[in-house]
Amino acid sequence: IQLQKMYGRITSPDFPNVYPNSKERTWNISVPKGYTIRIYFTHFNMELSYLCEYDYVKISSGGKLVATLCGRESTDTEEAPGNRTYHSIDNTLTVTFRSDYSNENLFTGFEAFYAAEDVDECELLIDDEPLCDHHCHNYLGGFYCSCRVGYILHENKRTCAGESARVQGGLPPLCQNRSPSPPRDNWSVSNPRRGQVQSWLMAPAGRLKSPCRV
Ligand SMILES: [Ca+2]
Ligand SMILES: [Ca+2]
Repeated sequence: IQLQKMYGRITSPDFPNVYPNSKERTWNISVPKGYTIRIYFTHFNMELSYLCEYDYVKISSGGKLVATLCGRESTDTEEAPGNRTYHSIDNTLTVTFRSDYSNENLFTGFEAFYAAEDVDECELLIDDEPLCDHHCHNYLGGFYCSCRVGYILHENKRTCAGESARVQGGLPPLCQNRSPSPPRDNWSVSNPRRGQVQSWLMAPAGRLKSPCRV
């Protein structure tokens, strides 16, 4: 099931009634770039099994597993959502419901609500540097940079150069030769939102790949 609205509700099959056996259902939620998705559960009652191997609700995003949920309350080895809110890594979120061939009791499944949430790019750091050289302005769905008086914004839309650099014909050679730093594998693990910014930076035809400081 494809969902592209900015908010919505999803439930297990036949909710609020008992969910059927041997069912699998997947919701692919996507919102515009510049947003992430948060989701929380207002009802959760799934069959409990060791490591949720029988029935489960899985949440994944950006190619990573965010949570595997089952039962009614969290235990040492299984997680139930409780009042927790889960966040996507990029602008997509996949929820998978699965039930196995049997239930020992009757379980009513889940009800969840999701909503798009603006990414505040001005609070993010890339390689410990803010995205904008001088001033950063966040807005819903994006952000933009501006420069202090006497500086102009480089065409990468992020760095600021003094007027003199432009008059003398572009940026210093040091800057032009600088290669972009390689993306780190553990990036989106340490900060879930970084993954999205990384894809944003890499996306537009490599134009923003080399943020060069003057
Ligand atoms: Ca079951
Ligand atoms: Ca924003």
